[in-house]
Amino acid sequence: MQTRAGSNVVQTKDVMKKVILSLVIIIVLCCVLHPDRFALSYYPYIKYSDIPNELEPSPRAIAVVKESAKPLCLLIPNGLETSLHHPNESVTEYDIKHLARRLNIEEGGAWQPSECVSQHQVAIIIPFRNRTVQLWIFLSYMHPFLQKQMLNYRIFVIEQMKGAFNRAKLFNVGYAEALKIFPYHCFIFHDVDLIPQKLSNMYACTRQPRHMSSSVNTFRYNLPYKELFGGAVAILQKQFELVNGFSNIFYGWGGEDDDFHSRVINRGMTLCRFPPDVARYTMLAHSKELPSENRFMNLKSGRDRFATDGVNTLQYTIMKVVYYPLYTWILVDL
Ligand code: NGS
Repeated sequence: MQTRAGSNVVQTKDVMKKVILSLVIIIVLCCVLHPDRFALSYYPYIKYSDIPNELEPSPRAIAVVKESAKPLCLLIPNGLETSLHHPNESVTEYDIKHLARRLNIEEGGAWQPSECVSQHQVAIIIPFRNRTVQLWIFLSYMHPFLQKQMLNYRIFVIEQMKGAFNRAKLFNVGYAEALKIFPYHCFIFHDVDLIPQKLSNMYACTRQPRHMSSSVNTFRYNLPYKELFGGAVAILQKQFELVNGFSNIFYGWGGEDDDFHSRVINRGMTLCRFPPDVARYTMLAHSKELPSENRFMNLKSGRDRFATDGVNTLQYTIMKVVYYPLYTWILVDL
């Protein structure tokens, strides 16, 4: 028979278990509902002094320079240590019109240094819908920024004509269309609302796929979770091809970036990041989107579709292509 003292001990243990379980549930819920308040302040990153060793230049640029009268540009130009100011949020159509001429930007938003051959040939792909003012702010800030980094680049804005937004498929379209224009060796997949705060955050590719926006003001410059691969990422063309690009089936908000992360890991790569002080971003204000109901289901079955759902099965209809002064605009029906 159990003594009274014995049953008290059992009861106390049960209460303790319940308290601990409730605490765990509360912590997990807080992390899920408020990732900005419960985020990682430390995660592995490339040391500042190692950044030059980790950048991967374009072999094509190195071949071109042999037949050119121009020298190669530095892998990282001097004088990029300065921080930048907050973007000008009152950009007008007039400013936009004059910027292209002032900065010698080619039609379609392309540029390369005139005095040397850039080692970075970069396509910047922006998925877009209904955010015209943010696009103006982004373009007027980014062109001078990219020019200071001495890149050979073009900005592509891929706009979805109708239906639920499919960020990942728009990225795939941008990739396919960019390669028709130039054999870019590096791709940057970038949201329009993210503005980099440090010039030392090179818009070039590293040996491993890089999560660029790891230190965003809305997350108090912390990382919500270590697998996060959304916002802005840089990946070599050959690596993007190897992972079969993004999945095409993520309609609505959420999950497509997590699926892309799984693709990269599945192919034996590891993602890298620049130091938090370099990878600093300001997010332009916008209302939060409603998460898609299918995202977890699509994520779960993702692994079975890596080889059969991606750039190799991509189908879309181009409705319009316009070479605007500051960007190449592609309107697409998915
Ligand atoms: C995760 C989403 C990701 C998203 C990340 C950060 O929960 O797609 O939050 O979003 N994954 C799923 O929903 C499965 S953020 O707070 O930046 O809007 O990128």
